[in-house]
Amino acid sequence: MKRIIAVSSALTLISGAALAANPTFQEVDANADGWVTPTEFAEAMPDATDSDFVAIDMNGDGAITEEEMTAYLLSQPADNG
Ligand SMILES: [Ca+2]
Ligand SMILES: [Ca+2]
Repeated sequence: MKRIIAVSSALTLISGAALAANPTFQEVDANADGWVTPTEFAEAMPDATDSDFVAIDMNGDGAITEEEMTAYLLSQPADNG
């Protein structure tokens, strides 16, 4: 029984780390209105910079849509360590 609990804790830690490194659009869009504002972006990804936001906001309207974020993530190398 103890072993099962230990394994499931380890899996939780691993998936938690993966989410932190690469949050989904729904996680970043805190108020779920379909747009990620610079404020939501900064809160979800404290390590990201303004230039990261601009890079993802492809049409430059000041908000990131799910489409823009998906396109950006797909353009990133999948294996960057
Ligand atoms: Ca939002
Ligand atoms: Ca945009």
